[in-house]
Amino acid sequence: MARQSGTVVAENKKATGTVAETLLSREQLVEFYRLMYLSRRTDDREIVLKRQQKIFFQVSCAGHEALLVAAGMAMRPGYDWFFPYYRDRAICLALGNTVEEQLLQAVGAAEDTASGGRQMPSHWSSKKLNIVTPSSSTATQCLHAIGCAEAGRYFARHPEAAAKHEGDYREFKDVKFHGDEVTYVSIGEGATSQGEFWESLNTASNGKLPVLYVIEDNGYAISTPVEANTPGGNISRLVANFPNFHFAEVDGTDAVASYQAMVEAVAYCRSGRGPALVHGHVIRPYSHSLSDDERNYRSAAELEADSLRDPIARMQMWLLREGILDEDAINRLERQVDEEVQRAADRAARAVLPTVDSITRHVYSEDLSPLDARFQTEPQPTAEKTERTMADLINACLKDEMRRDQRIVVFGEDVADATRDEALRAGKLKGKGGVFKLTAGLQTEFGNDRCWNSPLAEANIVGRGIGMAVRGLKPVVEIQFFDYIWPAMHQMRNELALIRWRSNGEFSCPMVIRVPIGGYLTGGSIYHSQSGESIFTHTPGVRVVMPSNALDALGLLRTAIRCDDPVLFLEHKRLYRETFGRAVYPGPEYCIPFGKAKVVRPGKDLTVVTYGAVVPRALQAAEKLHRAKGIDVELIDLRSLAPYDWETIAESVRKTNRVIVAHEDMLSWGYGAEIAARIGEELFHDLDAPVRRVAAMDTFVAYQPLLEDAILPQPEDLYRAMVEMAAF
Ligand SMILES: Cc1ncc(C[n+]2csc(CCOP(=O)(O)OP(=O)(O)O)c2C)c(N)n1
Repeated sequence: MARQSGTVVAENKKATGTVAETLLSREQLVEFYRLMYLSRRTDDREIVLKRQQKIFFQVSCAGHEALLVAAGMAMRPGYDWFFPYYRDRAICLALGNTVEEQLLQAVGAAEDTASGGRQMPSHWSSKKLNIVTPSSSTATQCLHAIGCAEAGRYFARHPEAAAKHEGDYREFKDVKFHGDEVTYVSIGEGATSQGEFWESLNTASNGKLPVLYVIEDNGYAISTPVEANTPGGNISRLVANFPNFHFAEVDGTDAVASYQAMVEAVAYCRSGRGPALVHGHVIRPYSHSLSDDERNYRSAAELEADSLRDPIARMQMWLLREGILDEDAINRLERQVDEEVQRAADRAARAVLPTVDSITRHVYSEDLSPLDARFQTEPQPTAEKTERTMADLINACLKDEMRRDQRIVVFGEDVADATRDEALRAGKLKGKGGVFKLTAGLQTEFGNDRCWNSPLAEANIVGRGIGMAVRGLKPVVEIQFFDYIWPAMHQMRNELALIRWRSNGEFSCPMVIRVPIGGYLTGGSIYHSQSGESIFTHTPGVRVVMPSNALDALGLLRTAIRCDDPVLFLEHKRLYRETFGRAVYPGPEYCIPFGKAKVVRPGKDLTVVTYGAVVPRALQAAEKLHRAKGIDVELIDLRSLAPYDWETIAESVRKTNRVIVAHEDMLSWGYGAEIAARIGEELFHDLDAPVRRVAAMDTFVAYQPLLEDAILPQPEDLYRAMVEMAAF
């Protein structure tokens, strides 16, 4: 059926004089009811299937149908973008998702187009319809919607950036956009307590983004009533002061009122005036999920009052009253829907199930790996012969890549030169360009659309980046200090790492997160010295690299930017301006593939495997040992932590038969534990001594330099371990 947008509403007058018919034709009203009923019957069918143990989870849309069909009919599938949550069966059906597709997900079929059997039912996803794969986490999707809307606007302003390009991620990342597209995001009233919801309102409002928020307020978050989540019990009152928004509060069980509210809200967004928020009051007649029984915490009177507002019954009565359908027609329509659901359930019951060998598909890009040989290049030095610092070469790499690829955007806390840019453009300011100055000059050269300051909110940075990357932009964002990455952890673990795998390869979010990390700062203390890389290497789906010198930093960053996977790029801040490891600029094409270690110092007596700021410390210890005792250490800099270069480690251990794994992070459950365990498992017969680890004490880093020195591994600690290892 034809979809309505705000601009064509008036054309549908078929004059019975009711409000509804000024908005929707009779046929559309019937279709509206059909979709609502289809959604409810699909829920009912899933409940039966769950009781028969043919599916394994059920969460319903019941009670939300009117609000959601209204949203679906007010928007354009495959044109607008959608970030629905698990209650949104009805909008997905209205957009063109089929019952069969939904039930294939419920049984976990191989042909489940949303996830290939990986996600629970009601985790809608359709590339064709621009319905973006969701997680089960409440509210993370709000930030993706913001990034998505920003990407749409960016491509509309810079259409040439959408062009395909051979040789990097752009080859595999098609871009589609429309200047007047709208992004839909929905959320339960309980989940509006999450910070990510508020972080998203911040940017939607500031950026006047065309985002339609739909708050589905059924009064409960599992067993917690609205007043325990929302001060005053009404989210509309709390958000009312955000500038640039269009707000509407509506009875979401009233189909006509909901549709009217949605049409107005969508028209407002589409016109470019800003975001809209529709707060719909709905009911939840089927408990939170099939694992919940609301009679345990809601009174019978409350449930009875809700049941009188059931949107399906209301719409049916309204159609009868208005003479749009008679009883026979309703029975016919309902019988057809029941048959459709039955057919879909029968097909789902016969569906082929996924094979075990599909499990590891789409953890990473299958189109372009950062381990690919194309990233193995030789330096091509230019006329410039000065040796430059790691900080300098990272900055040079960002500039090279931004010149080459218009899809790259850089944002984070304080990364711009000056947000108030008048004096900057007049040449009267030098600009900030990051607290470590790594992004200096990017805003000045590439403009405010490509480099800007984010709000002070790490989830905002990563979550928006994910939404942009889904659309084909390449965000290269900065988290100011590793110590403050934790507010973004939810986005990194449950979203960034999983979008490709959970959508069975349909969606992806290749982006780069640059993070200054580490200690040895003399006074850096607890909150400016943290390591913790193993927390991220323990997350499949994200690549983690950590260079120890300027040349590697440049080469690995270029690969990180050009590849098709999300990359956590860890920059040791103590190494930014060290004399150690400076390098001549190797030209604008220099890349280093991931998963290739570097033998920093060849040796025959014992192997030290390390990375980051321990590399120069281990080198110092190894040279001293050679001078003092003639012991020859082979020093391996892993450079890339996930993936890591097992072959180089194994080859060295087979030669030296002795190995120390060293790192700056705490000893217990650190990165070295995995490497040491694997050496023990696979190279046991090559070892002449137990594998030894050298790492920080199991505490955070203290402020007083005397304590800091004792906590972090020093060259003397490494020296001592080497002596003992050689003597074993
Ligand atoms: C971040 C996070 N915390 C907790 C949960 C567990 N959980 C799932 S749904 C839910 C309640 C959500 O309530 P509301 O937002 O009101 O939506 P409703 O289910 O009522 O539609 C909770 C606590 C989760 N999925 N994600």
